[in-house]
Amino acid sequence: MFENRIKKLREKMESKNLDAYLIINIENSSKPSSYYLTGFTGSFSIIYITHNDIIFMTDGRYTEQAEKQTGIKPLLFKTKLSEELKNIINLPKGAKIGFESTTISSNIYLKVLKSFENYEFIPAEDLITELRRTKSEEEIKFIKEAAIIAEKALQETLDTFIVGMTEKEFAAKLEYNMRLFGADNYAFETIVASGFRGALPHGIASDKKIENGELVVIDFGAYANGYNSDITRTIAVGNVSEKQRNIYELVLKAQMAAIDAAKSGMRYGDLDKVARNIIAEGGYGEYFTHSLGHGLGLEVHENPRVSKNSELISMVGDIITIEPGIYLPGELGVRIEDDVLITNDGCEVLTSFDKKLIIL
Ligand SMILES: [Mn+2]
Repeated sequence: MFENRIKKLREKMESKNLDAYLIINIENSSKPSSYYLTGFTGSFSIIYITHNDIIFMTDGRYTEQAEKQTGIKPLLFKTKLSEELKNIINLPKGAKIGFESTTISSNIYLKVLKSFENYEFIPAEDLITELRRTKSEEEIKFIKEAAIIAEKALQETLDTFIVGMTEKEFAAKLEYNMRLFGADNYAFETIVASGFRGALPHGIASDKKIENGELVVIDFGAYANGYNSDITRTIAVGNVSEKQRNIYELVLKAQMAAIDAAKSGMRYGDLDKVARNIIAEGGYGEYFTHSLGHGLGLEVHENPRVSKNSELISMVGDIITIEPGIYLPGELGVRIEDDVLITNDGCEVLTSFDKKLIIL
Protein backbone atom coordinates (compact mmCIF):
# COMPACT_ATOMS: atom_id res chain seq x y z
CA MET A 1 0.00 0.00 0.00
CA PHE A 2 2.68 2.50 1.00
CA GLU A 3 4.89 1.46 -1.95
CA ASN A 4 1.98 2.26 -4.23
CA ARG A 5 1.51 5.70 -2.69
CA ILE A 6 5.21 6.47 -3.08
CA LYS A 7 5.02 5.31 -6.68
CA LYS A 8 2.11 7.66 -7.36
CA LEU A 9 3.95 10.51 -5.66
CA ARG A 10 6.95 9.85 -7.93
CA GLU A 11 4.69 10.04 -10.99
CA LYS A 12 3.46 13.41 -9.79
CA MET A 13 7.04 14.51 -9.08
CA GLU A 14 7.91 13.56 -12.64
CA SER A 15 5.07 15.64 -14.06
CA LYS A 16 6.25 18.66 -12.04
CA ASN A 17 9.92 18.13 -12.91
CA LEU A 18 10.87 17.60 -9.29
CA ASP A 19 14.05 15.66 -8.52
CA ALA A 20 13.11 15.00 -4.92
CA TYR A 21 10.38 15.52 -2.34
CA LEU A 22 11.07 16.44 1.26
CA ILE A 23 8.74 16.02 4.22
CA ILE A 24 9.68 17.68 7.48
CA ASN A 25 7.50 16.49 10.35
CA ILE A 26 8.35 18.23 13.63
CA GLU A 27 5.98 17.96 16.61
CA ASN A 28 3.37 16.40 14.29
CA SER A 29 3.57 19.31 11.83
CA SER A 30 3.32 16.91 8.91
CA LYS A 31 2.02 13.79 10.61
CA PRO A 32 -0.81 13.14 8.10
CA SER A 33 1.50 13.10 5.07
CA SER A 34 4.21 11.23 6.94
CA TYR A 35 1.64 8.61 7.91
CA TYR A 36 0.04 8.51 4.48
CA LEU A 37 3.29 7.80 2.66
CA THR A 38 5.05 5.50 5.13
CA GLY A 39 2.67 4.35 7.91
CA PHE A 40 4.71 6.15 10.57
CA THR A 41 2.59 7.59 13.41
CA GLY A 42 5.29 9.37 15.43
CA SER A 43 5.68 13.10 15.92
CA PHE A 44 9.12 13.48 14.34
CA SER A 45 10.27 12.35 10.90
CA ILE A 46 12.26 13.59 7.93
CA ILE A 47 11.36 11.81 4.71
CA TYR A 48 13.37 12.38 1.57
CA ILE A 49 12.13 10.78 -1.63
CA THR A 50 13.95 10.77 -4.97
CA HIS A 51 13.00 8.85 -8.09
CA ASN A 52 14.97 5.81 -7.00
CA ASP A 53 15.51 6.13 -3.27
CA ILE A 54 13.76 6.93 -0.03
CA ILE A 55 15.39 8.02 3.20
CA PHE A 56 13.53 7.97 6.48
CA MET A 57 15.03 9.71 9.48
CA THR A 58 13.76 9.97 13.02
CA ASP A 59 15.18 10.40 16.52
CA GLY A 60 15.98 7.92 19.29
CA ARG A 61 12.41 7.88 20.66
CA TYR A 62 11.08 6.38 17.47
CA THR A 63 13.74 4.24 15.78
CA GLU A 64 12.21 0.89 16.74
CA GLN A 65 8.65 2.00 16.05
CA ALA A 66 9.64 3.56 12.74
CA GLU A 67 11.24 0.41 11.37
CA LYS A 68 8.22 -1.68 12.38
CA GLN A 69 5.71 0.73 10.88
CA THR A 70 7.53 1.71 7.69
CA GLY A 71 9.63 -1.33 6.87
CA ILE A 72 12.47 1.11 6.19
CA LYS A 73 15.64 1.08 8.27
CA PRO A 74 15.60 4.63 9.66
CA LEU A 75 18.58 6.94 9.87
CA LEU A 76 19.10 8.43 13.31
CA PHE A 77 18.70 12.19 13.64
CA LYS A 78 21.71 13.34 15.68
CA THR A 79 22.70 16.93 15.08
CA LYS A 80 20.57 19.71 13.65
CA LEU A 81 18.22 19.89 10.73
CA SER A 82 20.47 21.81 8.34
CA GLU A 83 23.39 19.43 9.01
CA GLU A 84 21.29 16.32 8.60
CA LEU A 85 19.76 17.59 5.35
CA LYS A 86 23.24 18.37 4.00
CA ASN A 87 24.14 14.73 4.57
CA ILE A 88 20.96 13.35 3.03
CA ILE A 89 20.51 15.51 -0.05
CA ASN A 90 22.91 14.57 -2.82
CA LEU A 91 21.72 16.14 -6.04
CA PRO A 92 23.38 18.11 -8.83
CA LYS A 93 23.37 21.89 -8.70
CA GLY A 94 20.03 23.39 -9.72
CA ALA A 95 18.02 20.36 -8.64
CA LYS A 96 14.39 20.97 -7.73
CA ILE A 97 13.04 19.70 -4.41
CA GLY A 98 9.33 19.79 -3.59
CA PHE A 99 8.21 20.46 -0.04
CA GLU A 100 5.03 21.18 1.92
CA SER A 101 5.00 24.95 2.28
CA THR A 102 1.77 24.80 4.29
CA THR A 103 3.12 22.74 7.18
CA ILE A 104 6.65 24.03 7.48
CA SER A 105 7.51 26.95 9.78
CA SER A 106 8.87 30.14 8.29
CA ASN A 107 11.83 29.68 10.61
CA ILE A 108 12.79 26.39 8.95
CA TYR A 109 12.15 27.84 5.51
CA LEU A 110 14.29 30.92 6.07
CA LYS A 111 17.09 29.42 8.15
CA VAL A 112 17.36 25.92 6.73
CA LEU A 113 15.91 25.54 3.25
CA LYS A 114 17.03 28.98 2.04
CA SER A 115 20.58 28.20 3.13
CA PHE A 116 20.88 25.59 0.37
CA GLU A 117 21.98 27.81 -2.49
CA ASN A 118 22.49 24.98 -4.94
CA TYR A 119 18.93 23.69 -4.88
CA GLU A 120 15.56 25.14 -5.61
CA PHE A 121 12.87 24.37 -3.03
CA ILE A 122 9.43 24.40 -4.60
CA PRO A 123 6.12 24.47 -2.69
CA ALA A 124 4.41 21.24 -3.72
CA GLU A 125 1.96 20.24 -0.99
CA ASP A 126 -0.69 19.78 -3.71
CA LEU A 127 1.00 16.57 -4.83
CA ILE A 128 0.12 14.86 -1.59
CA THR A 129 -3.24 16.51 -0.93
CA GLU A 130 -4.34 15.39 -4.41
CA LEU A 131 -3.29 11.81 -3.68
CA ARG A 132 -4.94 11.88 -0.27
CA ARG A 133 -8.17 13.24 -1.71
CA THR A 134 -9.27 9.96 -3.37
CA LYS A 135 -10.01 7.45 -0.64
CA SER A 136 -9.20 3.75 -1.01
CA GLU A 137 -11.51 0.95 0.14
CA GLU A 138 -9.48 0.62 3.32
CA GLU A 139 -9.63 4.33 4.08
CA ILE A 140 -13.40 4.31 3.51
CA LYS A 141 -13.66 1.42 5.97
CA PHE A 142 -11.64 3.32 8.59
CA ILE A 143 -13.80 6.44 8.27
CA LYS A 144 -16.97 4.34 8.52
CA GLU A 145 -15.59 2.75 11.67
CA ALA A 146 -14.82 6.17 13.13
CA ALA A 147 -18.39 7.22 12.31
CA ILE A 148 -19.90 4.16 13.99
CA ILE A 149 -17.86 4.78 17.15
CA ALA A 150 -19.02 8.41 17.28
CA GLU A 151 -22.66 7.51 16.78
CA LYS A 152 -22.69 4.78 19.41
CA ALA A 153 -21.10 7.24 21.83
CA LEU A 154 -23.72 9.88 21.07
CA GLN A 155 -26.56 7.43 21.69
CA GLU A 156 -25.03 6.34 24.98
CA THR A 157 -24.54 9.96 26.07
CA LEU A 158 -28.09 10.97 25.13
CA ASP A 159 -29.42 7.97 27.08
CA THR A 160 -27.89 9.34 30.28
CA PHE A 161 -28.69 13.01 29.65
CA ILE A 162 -30.09 15.00 32.57
CA VAL A 163 -31.53 18.52 32.21
CA GLY A 164 -29.19 20.96 33.94
CA MET A 165 -25.96 19.14 33.15
CA THR A 166 -23.31 21.45 31.74
CA GLU A 167 -22.08 21.44 28.17
CA LYS A 168 -18.68 20.33 29.47
CA GLU A 169 -20.20 17.40 31.33
CA PHE A 170 -21.99 16.34 28.17
CA ALA A 171 -18.80 16.69 26.10
CA ALA A 172 -16.75 14.77 28.68
CA LYS A 173 -19.19 11.86 28.60
CA LEU A 174 -19.29 11.88 24.84
CA GLU A 175 -15.51 11.82 24.57
CA TYR A 176 -15.23 9.14 27.26
CA ASN A 177 -17.79 7.00 25.47
CA MET A 178 -15.95 7.34 22.17
CA ARG A 179 -12.82 5.98 23.86
CA LEU A 180 -14.81 3.13 25.37
CA PHE A 181 -16.18 2.23 21.96
CA GLY A 182 -12.70 2.07 20.46
CA ALA A 183 -11.62 5.57 19.43
CA ASP A 184 -7.91 6.34 19.79
CA ASN A 185 -8.87 9.94 20.52
CA TYR A 186 -11.53 12.47 19.70
CA ALA A 187 -11.16 14.07 16.29
CA PHE A 188 -11.31 17.70 17.49
CA GLU A 189 -12.49 19.76 20.45
CA THR A 190 -16.08 18.71 20.99
CA ILE A 191 -18.67 21.39 20.32
CA VAL A 192 -21.68 21.36 22.66
CA ALA A 193 -23.47 24.67 22.22
CA SER A 194 -26.86 25.03 23.90
CA GLY A 195 -29.50 27.74 23.62
CA PHE A 196 -28.01 31.13 22.70
CA ARG A 197 -24.52 29.57 22.50
CA GLY A 198 -25.75 27.51 19.55
CA ALA A 199 -25.34 30.65 17.46
CA LEU A 200 -21.56 30.25 17.79
CA PRO A 201 -20.85 27.73 15.03
CA HIS A 202 -17.66 26.66 16.82
CA GLY A 203 -18.82 27.08 20.40
CA ILE A 204 -16.76 24.49 22.23
CA ALA A 205 -18.37 23.08 25.36
CA SER A 206 -18.56 25.58 28.24
CA ASP A 207 -19.76 25.59 31.86
CA LYS A 208 -23.22 26.67 30.73
CA LYS A 209 -26.03 24.43 31.93
CA ILE A 210 -28.27 22.84 29.30
CA GLU A 211 -31.83 23.95 30.08
CA ASN A 212 -35.38 23.13 29.09
CA GLY A 213 -36.57 24.77 25.90
CA GLU A 214 -33.12 24.89 24.33
CA LEU A 215 -31.71 23.46 21.15
CA VAL A 216 -28.24 21.94 21.56
CA VAL A 217 -25.73 21.72 18.71
CA ILE A 218 -23.42 18.74 19.22
CA ASP A 219 -20.53 18.59 16.72
CA PHE A 220 -17.93 15.92 17.38
CA GLY A 221 -16.00 13.05 15.87
CA ALA A 222 -13.91 10.01 16.63
CA TYR A 223 -10.31 9.46 15.59
CA ALA A 224 -9.45 5.81 14.95
CA ASN A 225 -6.91 4.01 12.75
CA GLY A 226 -5.52 7.42 11.79
CA TYR A 227 -8.85 8.60 10.33
CA ASN A 228 -11.55 10.99 11.53
CA SER A 229 -15.31 11.15 11.53
CA ASP A 230 -17.15 14.45 11.86
CA ILE A 231 -20.84 14.55 12.69
CA THR A 232 -23.28 17.14 14.00
CA ARG A 233 -26.73 16.65 15.45
CA THR A 234 -28.95 19.29 16.99
CA ILE A 235 -31.30 18.06 19.70
CA ALA A 236 -34.06 19.74 21.70
CA VAL A 237 -34.57 19.68 25.46
CA GLY A 238 -38.01 19.69 27.06
CA ASN A 239 -40.33 21.51 24.73
CA VAL A 240 -39.75 22.95 21.28
CA SER A 241 -41.22 26.21 20.02
CA GLU A 242 -42.71 26.43 16.55
CA LYS A 243 -39.86 28.70 15.47
CA GLN A 244 -37.22 26.26 16.71
CA ARG A 245 -38.93 23.39 14.92
CA ASN A 246 -39.34 25.33 11.67
CA ILE A 247 -35.67 26.28 11.63
CA TYR A 248 -34.67 22.69 12.37
CA GLU A 249 -36.85 21.37 9.55
CA LEU A 250 -35.48 23.98 7.14
CA VAL A 251 -31.87 23.00 7.86
CA LEU A 252 -32.79 19.33 7.50
CA LYS A 253 -34.50 19.97 4.19
CA ALA A 254 -31.41 21.81 2.90
CA GLN A 255 -29.10 19.08 4.16
CA MET A 256 -31.13 16.25 2.59
CA ALA A 257 -31.39 18.13 -0.71
CA ALA A 258 -27.60 18.51 -0.84
CA ILE A 259 -27.16 14.78 -0.09
CA ASP A 260 -29.65 13.97 -2.88
CA ALA A 261 -27.78 16.23 -5.29
CA ALA A 262 -24.24 15.09 -4.45
CA LYS A 263 -22.60 13.13 -7.27
CA SER A 264 -19.35 13.01 -9.17
CA GLY A 265 -18.60 15.55 -11.88
CA MET A 266 -20.32 18.57 -10.34
CA ARG A 267 -18.84 21.87 -9.18
CA TYR A 268 -18.68 21.87 -5.40
CA GLY A 269 -19.85 25.47 -5.55
CA ASP A 270 -23.09 24.21 -7.08
CA LEU A 271 -23.55 21.61 -4.35
CA ASP A 272 -23.14 24.33 -1.74
CA LYS A 273 -25.80 26.37 -3.56
CA VAL A 274 -28.35 23.56 -3.41
CA ALA A 275 -28.47 23.86 0.37
CA ARG A 276 -27.88 27.61 0.47
CA ASN A 277 -30.79 28.35 -1.88
CA ILE A 278 -33.23 26.36 0.25
CA ILE A 279 -32.18 28.19 3.41
CA ALA A 280 -32.43 31.53 1.57
CA GLU A 281 -35.90 30.69 0.26
CA GLY A 282 -36.91 29.90 3.83
CA GLY A 283 -35.87 33.43 4.82
CA TYR A 284 -32.65 32.64 6.70
CA GLY A 285 -30.03 33.06 3.96
CA GLU A 286 -27.94 35.56 5.88
CA TYR A 287 -27.79 33.23 8.89
CA PHE A 288 -26.04 30.35 7.08
CA THR A 289 -22.63 31.83 7.70
CA HIS A 290 -20.17 29.09 6.71
CA SER A 291 -19.38 26.68 3.90
CA LEU A 292 -21.47 23.60 3.20
CA GLY A 293 -18.65 21.21 4.02
CA HIS A 294 -15.10 19.98 3.61
CA GLY A 295 -13.01 16.97 2.79
CA LEU A 296 -12.46 14.50 5.61
CA GLY A 297 -9.83 11.85 6.17
CA LEU A 298 -6.47 11.83 7.92
CA GLU A 299 -7.32 15.42 8.84
CA VAL A 300 -10.69 16.76 9.92
CA HIS A 301 -10.50 19.51 7.33
CA GLU A 302 -8.75 18.61 4.10
CA ASN A 303 -9.01 18.80 0.35
CA PRO A 304 -11.60 19.32 -1.21
CA ARG A 305 -13.33 22.41 0.20
CA VAL A 306 -17.06 22.55 -0.41
CA SER A 307 -17.90 26.25 -0.42
CA LYS A 308 -20.07 28.55 -2.48
CA ASN A 309 -17.26 29.80 -4.70
CA SER A 310 -15.52 26.46 -5.13
CA GLU A 311 -14.71 25.62 -8.75
CA LEU A 312 -13.49 22.15 -7.77
CA ILE A 313 -15.24 19.27 -9.50
CA SER A 314 -16.40 16.37 -7.33
CA MET A 315 -14.79 13.00 -7.99
CA VAL A 316 -15.55 9.39 -7.11
CA GLY A 317 -13.68 8.62 -3.90
CA ASP A 318 -14.06 12.07 -2.33
CA ILE A 319 -15.26 11.95 1.26
CA ILE A 320 -16.87 15.22 2.30
CA THR A 321 -19.10 16.56 5.03
CA ILE A 322 -22.49 18.11 4.27
CA GLU A 323 -23.35 20.46 7.12
CA PRO A 324 -25.62 23.42 6.56
CA GLY A 325 -26.69 25.50 9.55
CA ILE A 326 -28.68 28.52 10.70
CA TYR A 327 -27.41 30.74 13.52
CA LEU A 328 -29.52 33.48 15.08
CA PRO A 329 -27.19 35.61 17.22
CA GLY A 330 -28.06 35.60 20.92
CA GLU A 331 -30.88 33.14 20.30
CA LEU A 332 -30.15 29.72 18.83
CA GLY A 333 -28.27 27.58 16.35
CA VAL A 334 -29.06 24.52 14.27
CA ARG A 335 -26.58 22.43 12.27
CA ILE A 336 -26.91 18.93 10.85
CA GLU A 337 -23.83 17.19 9.47
CA ASP A 338 -23.21 13.87 7.76
CA ASP A 339 -20.13 12.39 6.11
CA VAL A 340 -20.63 11.23 2.53
CA LEU A 341 -18.61 9.32 -0.05
CA ILE A 342 -18.99 10.41 -3.66
CA THR A 343 -19.74 7.31 -5.75
CA ASN A 344 -20.42 6.46 -9.40
CA ASP A 345 -24.14 7.00 -9.07
CA GLY A 346 -24.48 9.71 -6.41
CA CYS A 347 -23.18 9.41 -2.90
CA GLU A 348 -23.12 7.03 0.02
CA VAL A 349 -23.89 8.49 3.45
CA LEU A 350 -21.37 7.07 5.93
CA THR A 351 -23.08 8.41 9.05
CA SER A 352 -26.48 7.05 10.00
CA PHE A 353 -27.63 8.69 13.23
CA ASP A 354 -31.34 9.58 13.13
CA LYS A 355 -32.16 13.07 11.88
CA LYS A 356 -35.73 13.36 13.15
CA LEU A 357 -35.63 16.07 15.82
CA ILE A 358 -34.84 14.33 19.08
CA ILE A 359 -36.57 15.87 22.10
CA LEU A 360 -35.08 14.85 25.43
MN1 LIG B 1 -17.36 19.42 9.85
